Amino acid sequence: MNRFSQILQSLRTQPGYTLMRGAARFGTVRQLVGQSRRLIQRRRLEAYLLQCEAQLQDSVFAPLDRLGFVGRLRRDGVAFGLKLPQSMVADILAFAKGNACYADRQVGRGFRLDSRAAAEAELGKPILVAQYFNAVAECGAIGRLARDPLLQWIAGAYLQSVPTFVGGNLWWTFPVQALAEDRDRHAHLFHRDVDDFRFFKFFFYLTDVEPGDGAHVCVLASHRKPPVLGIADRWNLRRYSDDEIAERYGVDDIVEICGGAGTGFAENTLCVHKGMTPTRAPRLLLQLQYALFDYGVMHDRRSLSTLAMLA
Ligand SMILES: O=C(O)CCC(=O)C(=O)O
Ligand SMILES: [Fe+2]
Repeated sequence: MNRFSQILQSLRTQPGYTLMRGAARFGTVRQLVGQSRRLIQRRRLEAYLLQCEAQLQDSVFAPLDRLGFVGRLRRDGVAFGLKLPQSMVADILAFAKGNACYADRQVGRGFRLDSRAAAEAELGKPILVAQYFNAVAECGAIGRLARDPLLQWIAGAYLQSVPTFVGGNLWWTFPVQALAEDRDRHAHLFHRDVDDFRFFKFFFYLTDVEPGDGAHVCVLASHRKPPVLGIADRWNLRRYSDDEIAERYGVDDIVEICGGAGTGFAENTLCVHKGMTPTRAPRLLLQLQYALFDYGVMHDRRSLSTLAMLA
């Protein structure tokens, strides 16, 4: 299908999301919508933040300099310093071991972790990424995190609007000789996300991530310095090669984020970023996304009747 037919098809199936992506790639449009929303929501946001503050003792996170965190997220596009309690890491890992995940995030490609080799044989290719469905609803720990008052406070303060939780996603990245098309489709090449006029994601590692374990890589402050390498990059959203990114940004700004199981950070993924293909151990990652508007495309809900197993 060519690019034009793709756009027509997504206009039919996801009109709001497709129109937003057309407009929100331009910084002035993002600012205009973001500022308008801020003005409209000022009162409601104040009340929302106060309500989160009143519930902070129920957060699973240790106290944190919240304003500093949001300030760093604004300046650098990424902020570090969240840590999940080990009991929650264990709960989410137990969920992952006890349920099927789905190769390439496709509902017909379910398999359990101990049947990965059989699933690969059936698919006839290595599985780079496999995601869980309905994990936000079915894994108590993930549901609790999505409602955590500290995360909600950060979301409101950063977005300058009562935040909308638009979805959680839990997925494995496996150390395989991945097909080039799978590395492209699963965001293992540098890119920027345009998921709303204002949005960001929390990321949590559920496995230890050292170099070689598929770290998330982010280019600091690149949400304010887009990778415009040719004239078309002003509007075109595309993948970038490592060389292009190395030429455009300082080596110190390209950060490979490592950390033990439980490590969490927030990122405005309008920043240039990618997942690395692991060479040693699999990585289990939880991503929670907050935005102004919900286009219904980021959540992990799938009707049970559509889910099917490979192996
Ligand atoms: O797997 C990763 O670390 C990259 C994921 C990604 O691109 C995203 O969540 O927007
Ligand atoms: Fe991304």
